[in-house]
Amino acid sequence: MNKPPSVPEHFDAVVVGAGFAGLYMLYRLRELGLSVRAFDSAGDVGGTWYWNRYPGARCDIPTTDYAYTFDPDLEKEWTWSEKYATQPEILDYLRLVADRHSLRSDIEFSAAVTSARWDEQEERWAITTSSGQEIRCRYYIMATGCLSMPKSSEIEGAGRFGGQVYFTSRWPHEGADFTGQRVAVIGTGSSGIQSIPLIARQASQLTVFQRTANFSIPAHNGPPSADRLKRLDEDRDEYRHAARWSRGGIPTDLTDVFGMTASEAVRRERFEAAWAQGELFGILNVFADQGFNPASNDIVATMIREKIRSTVKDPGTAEALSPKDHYFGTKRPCLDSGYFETFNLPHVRLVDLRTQPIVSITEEGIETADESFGFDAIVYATGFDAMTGALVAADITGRDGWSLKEKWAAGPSTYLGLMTTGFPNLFMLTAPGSPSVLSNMAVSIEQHVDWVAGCLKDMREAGFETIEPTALAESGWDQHVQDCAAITLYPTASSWYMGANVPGKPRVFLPYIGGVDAYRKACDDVVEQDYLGFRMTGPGRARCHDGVVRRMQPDVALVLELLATLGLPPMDTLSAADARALMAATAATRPPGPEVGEVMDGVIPVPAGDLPYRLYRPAGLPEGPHPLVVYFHGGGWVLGNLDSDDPLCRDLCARSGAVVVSVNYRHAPEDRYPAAALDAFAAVQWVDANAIELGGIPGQLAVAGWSAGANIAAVACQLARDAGGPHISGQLLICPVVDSDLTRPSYQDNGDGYILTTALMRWFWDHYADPADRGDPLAAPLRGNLEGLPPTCIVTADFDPLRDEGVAYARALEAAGVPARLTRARGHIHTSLTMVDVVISGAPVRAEIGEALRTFFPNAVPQEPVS
Ligand code: NA7
Repeated sequence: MNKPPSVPEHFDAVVVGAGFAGLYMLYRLRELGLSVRAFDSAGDVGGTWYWNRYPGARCDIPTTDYAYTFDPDLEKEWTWSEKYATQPEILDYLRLVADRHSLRSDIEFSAAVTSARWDEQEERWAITTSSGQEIRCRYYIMATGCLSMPKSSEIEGAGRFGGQVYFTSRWPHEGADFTGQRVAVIGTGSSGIQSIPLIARQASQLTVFQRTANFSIPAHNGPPSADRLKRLDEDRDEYRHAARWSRGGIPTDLTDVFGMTASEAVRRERFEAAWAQGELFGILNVFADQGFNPASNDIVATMIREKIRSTVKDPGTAEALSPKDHYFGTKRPCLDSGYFETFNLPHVRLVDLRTQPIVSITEEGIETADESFGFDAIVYATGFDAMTGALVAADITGRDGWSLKEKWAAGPSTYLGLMTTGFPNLFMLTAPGSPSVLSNMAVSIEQHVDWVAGCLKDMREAGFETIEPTALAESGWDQHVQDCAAITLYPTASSWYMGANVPGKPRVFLPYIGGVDAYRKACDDVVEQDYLGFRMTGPGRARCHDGVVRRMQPDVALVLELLATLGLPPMDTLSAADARALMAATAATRPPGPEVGEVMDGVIPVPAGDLPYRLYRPAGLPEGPHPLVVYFHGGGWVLGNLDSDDPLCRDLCARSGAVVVSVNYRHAPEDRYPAAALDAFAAVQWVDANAIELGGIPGQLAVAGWSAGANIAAVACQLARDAGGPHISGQLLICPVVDSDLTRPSYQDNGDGYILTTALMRWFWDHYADPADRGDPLAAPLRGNLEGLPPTCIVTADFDPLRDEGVAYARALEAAGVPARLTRARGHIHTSLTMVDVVISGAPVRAEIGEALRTFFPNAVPQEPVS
């Protein structure tokens, strides 16, 4: 007899997971008056704190900050007993929260959602559970955690072992007693490092199998930090606000001390203070540049290695425990209580898997390339399929039968780390693309839950029932997430942040590293712009304000933010002399740019007088001769000199392998149009005539410039063609001024707020040329004859008022039969590429420029370009 079809139950929302995120989500959805059912495969609330019960399990965020803030009475009533609470205490806290708000009545424990399918007709999720229930819900919310899917054991023979097997991520509730046992621990991440000292207290022999030595600092656990408690007591709201708008979700005074420029005494003092404080965000904030400057990072890493050597008595063991294969912080550092000291105990031994890898697990123990070990128990502390594991393992099918697993086969893609295209009404809390694991989870979870609850409320009020990100918004966010990571050292490590710990997992940087504050701002901006990048539908209505919420390179945005705080007067309100002084003062504070082989100054005799030049010769062998590049600095024909573009000239020289001759020229208003252009042409003639003396290869000469310097470079090329020489192999025009028409769209789009403004451009023109002259090709080369010009590389920046004229010049050159390469500096402003070592995201574009210069000189002896 056929079983009667079960009648599905209907809920407004289903939440998967009853940990920190799931509990608060449930609370907020109920508050909105929605019907909700939550599921968790665990026997009770707690999420990660339900499962990770291994000895020594603690949070690595100070407990003063690792707490909910939505319930002010709870905040007052609950006090943590330690600076870093143990797993049982955190679990008690979450149980209390569940009790206080009677959350358990809506949670089904020991029950998992086995599949979820979007029903296009009904516009609802069809859910089935492990207990055979059928459910329909409007909203499906995954609160499954970032570190909840244990990594499967890929070690050969794992099932063969005859003794006790433990996983730190699935520790037995009754605990484990290792008294008198020979124990192996595999893995030295946070779980291994926390549990090893406690397992060593019981075991008769403990052998630790380490694949990667990990950075760890002492937690100095004890009572909660007096400083933090004081600040909380003084003004709890202010403290919580500061946390929400901080980089990592904990109020932290970010340093402006750069490791590379700090004195040895300051370096030591800052490091020791962070070491004594015992907080992860403290040791990650010793220097402002340690996250992206390898040399600065190495200062911190070296000091930690010194600490390890001074703690561990056996020099071989100390060496093996000292991390050397990744930059500090790029794999999650650990907080420990006596971890390194444990290796001084006579019954504890470290096996370095880099020198003797595991061959297989055997019935009796573990066999490495060199030895056979017998054990009574093996503890796997081998980590998780982080961030994506739990999401792709859940059988989720969106529009058109497409599963999340299929969509994310090459790596996750999300909008704001909250939703993904093709999966309407599916919210993911702290998913890839959100700060999550790089932040204080408690703060990030509350922000995500509040955002989702706010969104559902707004939708209901406006009569919408479905929401889904657009493809444009999602790809823009994915790009932004990767842009933020790319300027740091993080992607260089084989970490679980990169998916590198799971064999076969795509290597993509998973979390958002731009900061909790920047992320919150992006989420708020999306809402303020009518849910930018989301499509909402409801009965008889639809709304979509499509777009990308963050298009600017993150370091450019930081530079602009910093400039805004300085309150500098707009340049176009200054006299030429004051504007020059301001530019010189700015130039004095920036990093110098890369080393080159030689820098020397000289003068070029031209009819109008002597023009100063600075020559940059490439480092290394062969010593020359090299191709020559004559370079003209920017500054609107009014500002700039040999110093102003010095870092860029070094960079061009180092990347192209050419001798760069940077020429100063006469400036306006003292010498107006066409003085600068005529100087440029005269300088090109002189460099060509003196190529051999300058160390150049005769006939291999290119012309380059930035901004107004690119204007006179372009004019010089036209004059050279008309004069029948010198022969120019190529022209490199970086964000060039090629026309005097200030009405192109880029002047509207980018005319204000990105350093070069429309007003400043007008000020430059007014200083340089009379309106009657501005249409002359000597001022506006776009209006000249472009036939027969040398191969050209033009760089335009997205947020540059000059963007469109650069594009127009490239198109016009092509139309005239000139090979023209257009390089787009994505997310950059007019000045980005000159900010060498400040705007790190400009490096790939400068690499392209170096490459373009090399192609101008196909016969030159190749040299290694700098990376
Ligand atoms: P982690 O930090 O991923 O650590 C796992 C450790 O296990 C790490 O040392 C791994 O080495 C090691 N590992 C993983 N697979 C193997 C194999 N096959 N053989 C040998 N060693 C292996 O996980 P945790 O549970 O310790 O911590 C997770 C997070 O929880 C932590 O960062 C905190 O945020 C809290 P590897 O480094 O991959 O070479």
